[in-house]
Amino acid sequence: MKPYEAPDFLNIDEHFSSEERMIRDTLREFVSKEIIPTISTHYENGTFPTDLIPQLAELGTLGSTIQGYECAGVNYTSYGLIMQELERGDSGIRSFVSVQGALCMYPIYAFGSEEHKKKYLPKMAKGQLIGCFGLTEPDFGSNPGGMITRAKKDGADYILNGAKMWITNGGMAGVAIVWAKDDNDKIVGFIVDRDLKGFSVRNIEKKFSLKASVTSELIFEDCRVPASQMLNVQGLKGPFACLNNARYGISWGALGASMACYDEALNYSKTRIQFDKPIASFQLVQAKLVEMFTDITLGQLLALHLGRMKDKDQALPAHISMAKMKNVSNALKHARITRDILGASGITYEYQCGRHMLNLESVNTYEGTEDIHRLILGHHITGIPAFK
Ligand code: TGC
Ligand code: FAD
Repeated sequence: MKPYEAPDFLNIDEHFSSEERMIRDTLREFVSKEIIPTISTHYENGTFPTDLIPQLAELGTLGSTIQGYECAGVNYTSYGLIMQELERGDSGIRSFVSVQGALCMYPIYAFGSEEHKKKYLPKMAKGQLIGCFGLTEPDFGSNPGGMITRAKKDGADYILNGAKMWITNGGMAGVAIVWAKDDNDKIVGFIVDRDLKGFSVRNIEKKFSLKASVTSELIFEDCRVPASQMLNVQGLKGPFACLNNARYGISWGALGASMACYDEALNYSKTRIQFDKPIASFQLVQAKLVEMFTDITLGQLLALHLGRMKDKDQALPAHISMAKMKNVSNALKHARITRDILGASGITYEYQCGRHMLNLESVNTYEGTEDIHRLILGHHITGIPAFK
């Protein structure tokens, strides 16, 4: 197979610092050597490559933006580049890292006590403890504010009852960030250790997307959680603060999947002969390649600019929504175009586009569906919320 060549039409590379380039190149090599050769087998078998966890930790990818607590403390642009490279390998690997860092370590860092941070973060940075994030419920996905999971105060504890659905890393997690409503109907969050009585997990096995990722249901039946495990935040802004970071990372990750597909489509079309010519010589095929190439270039500009804004703490949720919505929907389109350019070969595990295509169906749905981000932007520009 021809070595991967990342498209960079506008020489965006020169706008990254030498440290950012070094982080990206290290991850790029890791993905080529350690992920690409085995990921399609994991995908086919529906297994997560747990042997990669120590290496992902060693590379500083877990909770990478957190300062201290044995975390790498890199800037958000570097974090974006890490996500881009990992998702070039597979959305499931990027998901694992997103959830561990942005959705589990970040809330502990932002809303936990000093004791929580010292207890959980170093172990999580080393990959010795895996986390998950329970917001979605069977009946409340796009509308998490309607959640029915309850946290009832009982002396020095809270009693959790309810279920969380479609939870990435659930079956492999030793700790869960769980959002529930308290006695005053306020949304509160807890750090819930997996070994607590009344906390059980069921893996969702039969899925055609994110097969190299663990997706689970978390069930709480009179699960007694010490009040000291409560996070110091109230209302939906708690989970949404975590989602801002994860959605930002996904906007870069999707670019990685797009770039992988484009590279595959370009190489294939230059070598596949039909009607005595490489298919890349046909205008209709070139139009498809140009559409991908142009979208990727625009997506790279958006991601870089957003990264710089995030590093200055200037990225608004609506900015992040635009990047998540557009870069993911484009990536899904690019995976489908690549599948088309590869003809029948595109449906096999020998090529990446089919796997990316099926993964991206989930990525387009989770962390706010494409249409929910469209509505967040609609709210931003008109001032009128159209969710209800
Ligand atoms: P709304 O009334 O708009 O807001 C409620 C409160 O939240 C605040 N807020 C935010 N704060 C920080 N960042 C944001 N992005 C925020 N968005 C809203 C808001 O200011 C308000 O605060 P306060 O103090 O006034 O109470 O909320 P709403 O109930 O009308 O909902 C709006 C809507 C639909 C946009 C929202 O619910 C939404 O984004 N839904 C999508 C749900 C979602 O993204 N779920 C993700 C689950 S986790 C996941 O998918 C992980 S996959 C991981 C992987 O494998 O990679
Ligand atoms: P619904 O909310 O039922 O939406 C169905 C359709 O209706 C969508 O097209 C949606 O856009 C549309 N719709 C809904 N409301 C509106 C509206 N107001 N206006 C217009 N259209 C609307 N959740 C977690 O908490 N933690 C996780 O780790 C996690 N991991 C996931 C992993 C995978 C593989 C998947 C697939 C999901 C994961 N999720 C997780 C859940 C994910 O966040 C939800 O699936 C997502 O928020 C959408 O919710 P839903 O599936 O219930 O769809």
